[in-house]
Amino acid sequence: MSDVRGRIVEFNDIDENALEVSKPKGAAAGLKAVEVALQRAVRQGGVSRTVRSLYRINQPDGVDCPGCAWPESITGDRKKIEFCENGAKALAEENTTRVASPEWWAQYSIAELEQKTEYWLGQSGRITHPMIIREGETHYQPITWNEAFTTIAEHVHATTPDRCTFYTSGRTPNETAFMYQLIARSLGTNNLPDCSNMCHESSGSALNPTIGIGKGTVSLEDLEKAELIFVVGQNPGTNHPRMLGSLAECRKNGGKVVAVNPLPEAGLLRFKDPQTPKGLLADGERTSDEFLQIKVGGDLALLQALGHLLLQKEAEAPGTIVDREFVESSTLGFQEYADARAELDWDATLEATGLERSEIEMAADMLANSKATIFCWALGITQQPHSVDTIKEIINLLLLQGNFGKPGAGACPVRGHSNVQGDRTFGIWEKPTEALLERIDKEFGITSPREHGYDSTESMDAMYDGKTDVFVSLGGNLAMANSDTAHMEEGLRRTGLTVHISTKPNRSHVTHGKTSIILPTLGRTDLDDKHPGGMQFLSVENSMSVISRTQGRLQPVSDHLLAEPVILARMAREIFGPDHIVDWKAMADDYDVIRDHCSRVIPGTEDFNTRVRTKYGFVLPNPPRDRRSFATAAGKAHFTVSPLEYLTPPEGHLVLQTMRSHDQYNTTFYGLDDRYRGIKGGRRVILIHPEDLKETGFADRTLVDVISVFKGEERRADRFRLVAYPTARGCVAAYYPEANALVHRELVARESNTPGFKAVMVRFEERAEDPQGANEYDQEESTVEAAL
Ligand SMILES: Nc1nc2c(c(=O)[nH]1)N[C@H]1C(S)=C(S)[C@@H](COP(=O)(O)OP(=O)(O)OC[C@H]3O[C@@H](n4cnc5c(=O)[nH]c(N)nc54)[C@H](O)[C@@H]3O)O[C@H]1N2
Ligand SMILES: Nc1nc2c(c(=O)[nH]1)N[C@H]1C(S)=C(S)[C@@H](COP(=O)(O)OP(=O)(O)OC[C@H]3O[C@@H](n4cnc5c(=O)[nH]c(N)nc54)[C@H](O)[C@@H]3O)O[C@H]1N2
Ligand SMILES: [Mo]
Repeated sequence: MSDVRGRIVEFNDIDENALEVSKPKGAAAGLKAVEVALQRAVRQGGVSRTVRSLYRINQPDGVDCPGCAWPESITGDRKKIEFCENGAKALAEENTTRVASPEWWAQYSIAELEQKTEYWLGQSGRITHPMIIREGETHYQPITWNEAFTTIAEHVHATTPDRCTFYTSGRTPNETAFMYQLIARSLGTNNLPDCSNMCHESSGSALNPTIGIGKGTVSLEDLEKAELIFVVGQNPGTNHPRMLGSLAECRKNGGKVVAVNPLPEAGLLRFKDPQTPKGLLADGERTSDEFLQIKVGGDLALLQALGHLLLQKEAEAPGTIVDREFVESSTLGFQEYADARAELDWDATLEATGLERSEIEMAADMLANSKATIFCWALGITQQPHSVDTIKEIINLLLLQGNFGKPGAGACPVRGHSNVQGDRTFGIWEKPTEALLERIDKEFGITSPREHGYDSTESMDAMYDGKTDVFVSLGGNLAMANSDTAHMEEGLRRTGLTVHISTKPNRSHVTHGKTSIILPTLGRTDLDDKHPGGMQFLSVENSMSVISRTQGRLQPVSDHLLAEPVILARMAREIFGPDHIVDWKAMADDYDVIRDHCSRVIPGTEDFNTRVRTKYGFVLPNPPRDRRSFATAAGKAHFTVSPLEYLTPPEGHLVLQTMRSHDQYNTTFYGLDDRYRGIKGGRRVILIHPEDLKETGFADRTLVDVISVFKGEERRADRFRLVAYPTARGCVAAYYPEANALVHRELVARESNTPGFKAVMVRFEERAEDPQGANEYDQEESTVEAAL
């Protein structure tokens, strides 16, 4: 049997404009979703791999879906099918039998790969061998694992720890994350940026000081028991499809749902549950009772107005709104908050939100009438300059009505990557607490550095400024994920050695360091059994603090792949030598050894190995949820006061938000359609309100260049099509990562330093029609289909 079980698939570039626009959909999921999911899965991996992998998603002895961090129930029996269309697509991407083997890499020089789109790169398939490219070379070439590790160690030895950076993407399982942070700290650096810095960092920055934990405080069951759920700045129909089931369940139980979004996202309107026969046929159920079409960046104003109105109602009928007992016993700062919200500037509020006063009053009435409210939020809230203040304002509203530690109530930041929350729990943090470092040092006998390290934005600058010699990326694709693409790519190129532990080719491999090494790894679905003790499993933590097993069983496409813990252990042994105080090999041989270490270092994971082997795993302690207790320095939750802030574009500019299509997983693309939004066969589009379009003077579908402005600097992204779309006035939308070039690296959220991916000021310049078609992505879908 060959050591590679896959095939190279060739692509051609055909220049032809394939963009099609139709009416946005009014409902998410349904039969079409099932069909699309199965089609994509079979196309990538064949029927048998598809069936074997899909039915094991999110089952007790199965694979945690790499699609998102939405939880599964831990009570009762699970449904036979615990996945969604996009989860199936995520698995299909990984299960593919297409390969980027050494022959594939030999076909394309870096100069050629630079011309390829991200979609094309990802669709090439799984990387099968360790590869290297050295300064002056044009192609990646195979290298042995031994040589790869020796080369990495040489580079690390030739520099100082502060010039090494270790990036993590949030798919990394707990055990792997724990080993990885231990490598960085054993070496002597806290340069541990992760995708969370670009994602929900603002949530942690707001929650830690106010409620004493950087995580959400609800369980899945709470959503079904809530009287009212706010879904703010989130597109669950695409990014957390199984959440729609919970919203529908809440409404069935008499609860109400309010969606707050500049876009009328299909999943926020109606939902056809593909897991019930009725859902497949009917028009579907409503997912929300009210939809507030807010302006981008207007949420802080809305939340402050809601606080004002609630306090007004309390003044009119004392004791009806504010949970006095809770506020007095468990919180600080209520009076200051109440004083600050006593007055409201309605003009500013309406300008900031773009809403009618009556809409805001209606939402306040709904809040007033609810005894159990949950606020869910995601990136529409976390990627603004004033994100941290906005989330603190959510907490104010929850505290006011005592919505902590009771059924159906609480804060629910909906995480992205399937284990981004676990990575932080298990030590991936550039700003570790002293308590964590003390425990690590005690367990391993090392001395962790105390100086804080780089986050994702700072690491980009450090690379650009020539302050980084070694950059290791545990999954992910920072070249595309970070802001300011040109700056980021140049930073990578200036770095002495870039190391990518990856499953598939991506831009970060192409815009690489002077020397670059790709280490191909097993994915979640792959069988991991080459250990003295046989098959191993890993674990993840979902968005609601449940830790559970994940175990792949598919035959890997190549015999040359190594599991991530094995890669890390061998890298560490090469860097630190065989006599190092940490027994890396023992960890790689038997993952129980890693978990035993964790159980002594990470609070809440005591007896890890036993508890993780129970049917559904275990829940980490969550003081606000479990005991209405708040582990801040004062031992109480804090109300906070923030000034009103919203986005005011300069004359002639609009606010751009960057978001995901229905056919992508962050920087990887499953296809070029955004089905629910009616966009097909193209990604370089700008969704714009028809009235705003009129004001720009351009016709629908005009080809334009987009220019962003920030701090007097301009950035440009070429060749987008304007598409009239029912977005909020003054707010346009484009897809990430095509629009990342427009995001100035200093445009960040205060406190969390998360890029302001949803707060970019832009204008447009018409561009002559390109005889060869509008854009690079217009033709590829048909090409990919044709290749099969
Ligand atoms: N299929 C799929 N699933 C995914 C991902 C994926 O790429 N594909 N990515 C995963 C990851 S890492 C993450 S972090 C999550 C992301 O999940 P989401 O946060 O849902 O991701 P985005 O696509 O960025 O969508 C942001 C939503 O916020 C809205 N929005 C933008 N600006 C504002 C604003 O100022 N106010 C309000 N109220 N709303 C606003 C947008 O219209 C959009 O509906 O999804 C995870 N799941
Ligand atoms: N403009 C804009 N930019 C954004 C965002 C936005 O909303 N707008 N969102 C931000 C957010 S929320 C996030 S989370 C980041 C995402 O940033 P990242 O996490 O860095 O990016 P991904 O696209 O998820 O990473 C994809 C790569 O991971 C590798 N990979 C996949 N599976 C595995 C595996 O099992 N093991 C290993 N080792 N590698 C694997 C593959 O090689 C693939 O190419 O992007 C951020 N960037
Ligand atoms: Mo994310």
